[in-house]
Formats: sequence, C-alpha cells, structure tokens
Amino acid sequence: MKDITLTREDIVRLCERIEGAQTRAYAIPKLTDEYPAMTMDDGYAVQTALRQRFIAQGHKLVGWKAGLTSKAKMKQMGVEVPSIGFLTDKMAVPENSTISVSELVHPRVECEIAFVTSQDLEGPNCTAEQVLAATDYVLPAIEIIDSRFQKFSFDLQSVIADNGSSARFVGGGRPRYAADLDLRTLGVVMEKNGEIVEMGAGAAVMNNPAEAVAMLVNILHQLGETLPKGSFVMSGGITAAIAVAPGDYISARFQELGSVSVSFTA
Ligand code: 0L1
Ligand code: MG
Repeated sequence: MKDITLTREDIVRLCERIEGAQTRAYAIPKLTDEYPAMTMDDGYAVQTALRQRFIAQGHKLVGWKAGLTSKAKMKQMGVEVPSIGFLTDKMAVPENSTISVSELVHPRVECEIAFVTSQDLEGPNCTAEQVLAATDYVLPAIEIIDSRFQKFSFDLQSVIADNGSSARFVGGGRPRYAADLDLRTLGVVMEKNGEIVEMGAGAAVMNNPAEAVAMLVNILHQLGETLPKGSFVMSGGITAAIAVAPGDYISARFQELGSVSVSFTA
C-alpha cells in the first residue's frame, strides 16, 4: 500500500471506532468527516488492523468478498471502483436461519455467486481463467451487508475501512463445478416475502464473476496477501441491495444452483 496519510495511532483509533460500531451495532459518522484526506490505502490499512484484531480475538478467516462489483451497486452507492473485505467464521450463518436485526445497523441483502478454491491464487496479474482453474466449485449465496455509517452516508475510503459493510453471509443451494456452467448467463431472482424484488445474471458482476475474484486476488497482492486454497469468496452482488426488516423472508433462486434463503427477526 503506497498512499498512506494516517499515522499508526490514527489507524488504531479508527479500527477501534469501526470495531465498536460493528460489534455493538450503532451508527458512526463516515471516517472522512474527521480525516478528509483519507485515501483508499488508508481505508485498507484500517480494514487490515480490524482483521488482525478479530483474528487475535479468535475469529477465523474463512475467505474474502469482492464488493461494489456491478454497475447497479456502483450506481446505487455513487462509487466507481470495486473493493474487497474479509470474511470470518463469525459472519457465517446457516442456510434458512434467522438473523436478528438488533445486531445490525442498516441491514440489506444481495445475491451473489460464491467460489470455493482448491488451489492458492496470488496477484498481481491474476486472471479470470486462473480463478476458474483454481476453483473447486461455485454455490449460491446471500450477503447481508450492514453499513455502519450514519444516515447511510459514506464514501469508498470509509466503506473499505468498515470492511466493505460485511456483516453476515449464507451459502446454500447446490454447489456445482464452474466448468459445467456459464457464469455470465446464470440468472438469479431475489424474492422478499414471496414477491420478486430483484433479478439479474452473473454478467452484471464485471462481465463474469470470475473477473471479480481475479480483481480481489490482485487487490490482496497490494495488501501483501494471497488467497489460500480452501477460501470461500463472494464475488459481489448481482443486483442492487435490498433493505430488510423484522419479519422479512428472503429467498434467492439461482438458475442451475438451487436457492438459498434467510429470515429476519427483531
Ligand atoms: O458487498 C458490497 O457490494 C459492498 C457494499 C458496500 C457499500 C454498501 O454498504 O452498500
Ligand atoms: Mg456484496
């Protein structure tokens, strides 16, 4: 990472601020209100400190997520480049389980294609072809994102520091070998309480979700990290994210991959 403006003390302070907001579910002002010169690299420095802090507390790193990878999401959030975040065992929830919104600030859901890798991958020039060759299988997933920023007002630097709004994720459906599918034309329909609210196809994610995973591996390289085999990787929301409230039941039906669902309670 090259463009760091924050001091080590600032990074620790912002990491603790994000950790508090994430673990006790309250909203905070976007970080650039206090640090207007903050860069994306600063955001990743805070995210890295947060990852190290959680791991030191016993959380297990299980994988990574690409975020803001579709035009729909970029437009919805007013940003122009994708981002990445880390996933831990504490964020994983079983298929068809119920999540309490009291543990979250601004919960929203999006459907994604997840990859499970069988070989190590590393940047800086990782390609979609290499990702597909290193993929064990793909499966359908719902990501529950939760921006911790007040009035839902944020910028890319703050979102990256907030670990790309990562909160929970659910994998399910029917895992398949990626080689047996065309991930670009693979369709998904998201239903909320039985009504269709979003639909799309894999190509919405950087023309091919495998491209998003390659982008993720190349950003990892900038962070001094690689993607080890056995990683669970979310490739990014195919559609815009949908807000959820207590009582909502979300189901994402994927062509070829079956469906995955999750409910919300108070
Ligand atoms: O998963 C993602 O696409 C990251 C979204 C980050 C911004 C948001 O909270 O919507
Ligand atoms: Mg996502």
